[in-house]
Amino acid sequence: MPSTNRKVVEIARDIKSMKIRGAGKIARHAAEALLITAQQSKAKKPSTFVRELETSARLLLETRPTAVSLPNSIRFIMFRVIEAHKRNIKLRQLRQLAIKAATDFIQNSLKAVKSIGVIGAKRIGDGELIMTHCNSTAVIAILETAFNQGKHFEIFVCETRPRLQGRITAQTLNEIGIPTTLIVDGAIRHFMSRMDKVIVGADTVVANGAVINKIGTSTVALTAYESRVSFYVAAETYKFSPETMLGQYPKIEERDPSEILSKEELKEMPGVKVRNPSFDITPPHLINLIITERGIISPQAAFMIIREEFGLKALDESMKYQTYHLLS
Ligand code: RI2
Repeated sequence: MPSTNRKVVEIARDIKSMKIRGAGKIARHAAEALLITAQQSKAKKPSTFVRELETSARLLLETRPTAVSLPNSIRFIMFRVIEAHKRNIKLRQLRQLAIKAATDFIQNSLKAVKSIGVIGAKRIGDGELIMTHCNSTAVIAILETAFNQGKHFEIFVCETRPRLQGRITAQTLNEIGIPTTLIVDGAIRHFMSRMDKVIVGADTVVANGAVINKIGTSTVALTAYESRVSFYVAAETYKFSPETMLGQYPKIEERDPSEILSKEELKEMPGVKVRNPSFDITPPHLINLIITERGIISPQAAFMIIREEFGLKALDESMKYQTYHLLS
């Protein structure tokens, strides 16, 4: 088994600890880790080179289980490498191909976020009050684009316990110059009836159009539904999960209780169990639109995006590379 590149180990550690976080960023960093593996490989044979990439891929896949952007980015690169390796191409070409695949993924991903910004900005009206939850690069791209177009609107950001990523969103919006109000998660329903819409990001979009996003998102969606407020999701197509067409759902990550209560606080109430799921599932009937780089779709069209974007061939790929997901 080849040893893992030090920089790759560092990236994997930072994804796990959430120093690197956000479904899109995680995917781009995973691609960067494979890029580094390819660039710094000392392999003398194509088969050793492929094994080195696989070792890095496994390490990255073990970090966080829910955002499908991570396995999708790895699959994008590994599928191309392995198919080329089967054609017996030389080591130098194989390395170039891996570097190109990783670079393409990163560039396409950044382009997708930008396109979502442009498409989504068209749905922002002057004078609107909009709620968002957690911290999503795709949502911020929409808001920043609309703001730069001269639209005036105000954002209510949920704090998003326990990691408080809503505060990162509030800080970013403040730097852009967008009027922003930060609220605690418990105040969501109190303010919802005043909102014109909600826009959130996504970690995974499943085949039936349900969206997996930061814990609390489904509560925001349900509250929006009750108040007849539109609920939009901004998601690049690499957040759509081909596996879900095959019946395999992502695991909902449950993080350490110490993110909620410190070790000392926990010791003071030894009989109390703390649960800390990171994500929840918003069903399609609570979602009005999904904004992708390929356009705006209804959640019911998620199935078509998966078929078109990944194709039946990709479902095959996904079956072939299941081993990556089955790692313990
Ligand atoms: P972008 C984040 O997950 C949040 O749930 C956010 O809504 C989602 O990723 C998408 O973020 P985490 O990594 O890709 O903070 O739009 O657990 O930036």
